[in-house]
Amino acid sequence: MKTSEIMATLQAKYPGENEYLQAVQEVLESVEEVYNQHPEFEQAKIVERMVEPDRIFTFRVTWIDDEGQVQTNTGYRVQFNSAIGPYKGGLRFHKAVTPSMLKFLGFEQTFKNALTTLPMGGAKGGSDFNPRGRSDAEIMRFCQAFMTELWQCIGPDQDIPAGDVGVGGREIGYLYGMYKKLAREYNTGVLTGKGSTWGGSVLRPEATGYGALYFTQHLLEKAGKDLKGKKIALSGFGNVAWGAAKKAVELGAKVVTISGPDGCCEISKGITPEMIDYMLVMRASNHDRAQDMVDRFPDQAVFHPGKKAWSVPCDIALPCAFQNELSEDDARELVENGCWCCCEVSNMGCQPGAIHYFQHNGVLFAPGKAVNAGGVATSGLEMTQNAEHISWSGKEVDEKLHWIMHSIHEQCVKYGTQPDGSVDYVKGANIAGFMKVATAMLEQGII
Ligand code: 2IT
Repeated sequence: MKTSEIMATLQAKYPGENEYLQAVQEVLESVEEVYNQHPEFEQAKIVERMVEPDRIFTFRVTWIDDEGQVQTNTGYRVQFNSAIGPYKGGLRFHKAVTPSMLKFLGFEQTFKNALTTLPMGGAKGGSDFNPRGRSDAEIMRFCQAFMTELWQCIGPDQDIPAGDVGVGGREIGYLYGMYKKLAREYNTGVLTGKGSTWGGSVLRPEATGYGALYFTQHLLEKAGKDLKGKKIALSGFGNVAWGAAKKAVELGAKVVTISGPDGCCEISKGITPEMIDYMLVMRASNHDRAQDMVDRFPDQAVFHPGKKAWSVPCDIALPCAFQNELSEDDARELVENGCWCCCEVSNMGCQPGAIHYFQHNGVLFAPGKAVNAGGVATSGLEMTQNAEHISWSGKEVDEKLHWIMHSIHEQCVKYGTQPDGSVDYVKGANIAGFMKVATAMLEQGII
């Protein structure tokens, strides 16, 4: 396999699908050397098959807004790979959603899910619906309209969606309600991230952020460091940023920023529990504005319009918002201001130039598919509880999440340790995930 040849073919076939091409390039670069030591992979054309989704469903979603106007959006479900289990991955509602974005997310999800140790294949879906400024009733009508098409593509043993950007517990509730009516099937295991009274797992809302901090702890411990008293610059204010902030504070770190599309809030004394709770209000309001935090806590935070979290001095950067949110220039600014660690919590949050800059300037760096896998892992735990018709305690789920994040870190160390003893977490995560999926594909024949 030659990465450059495969990339040239994909570029010609999918021109302009930049996020998808970027995600594939990163994985292929990491695995090329190991792949070429396995002629059986080459013979079965594993890479050529793995970079293509199994199938993509595209559908029209029509709904009526509060003014009585008819609105039309496009919905998608990308079923990427089922080698190690049924399709699993979130739904993203965001104005910039395209097939390229969902293909990159489904591709990443395949390897991330492989790292969790649980039997889940990779998928992603969503819509170009923009929740900003929408009322609760509009969100419900959109979710219902979306499900009138999606329900035929999913099932508790086939494909299990969950939340992602723009889709949280409220949306999962509306989606499940409509699924139940259409499918006449009452298995809550068809969706994860449900409410705690009807099949949702305790700790699922917190799990992505908590898992990210557990991973960060392992990474720091391996490097002989710890979290206590460290300044953390965190981007976003949604579900993932919320969980990360909660656990970071609990572990003794100081969160000095949150951010949004409008700018960055600098919280020099560190985020407080009241501010962390307020992040949930901000998300539910659909304002999509970080400035709301400063309006609510004017004595404790300063707003920097148009700025990213990366302009504030910190020890550790935790991108928790969106793909490509941290550029090479941002990486340079972070390092100049003293940052020495970046754990990517958002999917593909760092641009390739930023990762390169971090790695060449001695910054500890770990990629999203390892750092943020606690979210989907806890979705896997939710599926197990649903299948057994039981619910575990917070303690049980947290212990399992801890064990999974530890195991992911071990896999990164196993496959990413360099001759000088340092760990290349990008390589480690990509090779570990790839080997598992590739082996399963090989054993299942040419399909
Ligand atoms: O990116 C992700 O891993 C998610 N949005 C969570 C997916 C899931 O199925 O819980």
